[in-house]
Amino acid sequence: MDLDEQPTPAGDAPVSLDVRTVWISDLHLGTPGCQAKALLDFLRTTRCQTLYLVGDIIDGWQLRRSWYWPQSHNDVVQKLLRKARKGTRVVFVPGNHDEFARRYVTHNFGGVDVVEDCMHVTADGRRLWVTHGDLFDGVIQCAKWLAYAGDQAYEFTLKVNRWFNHVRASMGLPYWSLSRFLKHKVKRAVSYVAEFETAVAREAKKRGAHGVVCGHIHHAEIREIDGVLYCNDGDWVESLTALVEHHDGRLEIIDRSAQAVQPVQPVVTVPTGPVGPQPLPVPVMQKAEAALTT
Ligand SMILES: [Mn+2]
Repeated sequence: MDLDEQPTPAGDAPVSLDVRTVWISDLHLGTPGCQAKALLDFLRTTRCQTLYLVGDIIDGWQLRRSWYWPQSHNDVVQKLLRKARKGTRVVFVPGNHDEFARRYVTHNFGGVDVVEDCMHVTADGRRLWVTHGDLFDGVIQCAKWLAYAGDQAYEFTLKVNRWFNHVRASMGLPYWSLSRFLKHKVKRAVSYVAEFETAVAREAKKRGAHGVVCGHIHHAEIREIDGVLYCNDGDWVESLTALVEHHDGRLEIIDRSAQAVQPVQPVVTVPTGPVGPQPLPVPVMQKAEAALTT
């Protein structure tokens, strides 16, 4: 437990969420799409015994194309290492965008355990298989070139999204994620997501687990699939979500997207009045400019 952690000079908010376990994935650090500030805020105000980093934490695909590493991304890494140092058990399960880390499974870096996948036992005795999930993504497995192409198409969608919201903001309308909407609709339509979810759940059952925790498709959800508890912790590019286990074993999705639309630099925001979420300030929208697919 991280009980003696002192506030940093940056001015930490007090711990507002004290849970047994936290799962986060698809941070995509190293891309402008990563909502590092919102993530940092979540990490600062959350205390847990075990923190699982469920893949696509650092985006090797995008970093290979162009180097992008602002201070805020460094701050996230520092915060994670600091948590590990202060007694939080930090477990890193690599995903497809950080598959380079799969070479280091069973190693420990600065207190962070790197594992291929693992079994988590909840306070109420349920076994949850923790995996990023890309191994059950037909596109990644069968046509990697298509995954890379989709990656760039996704970046383009986020760029369009930025201009779309720029216009919305100028009309005093709140932020609305086009890419999130499109992906939800399109991927549902081609039953891509459903196949992924079923495949992951089936594998969890095969491994004798009560449920599975994964990421990869950037859509947070807790539901039952064929008698298996399917939990997806979402992402920190679009939905800004985490999965948590409370001290009694209860699982919950934490959604920080409402907080993320609060103005970070009020000088560039368009006021919308007291009701409804604030539009994203321009710098934040610019960060959504390029991000990666699942
Ligand atoms: Mn992934």
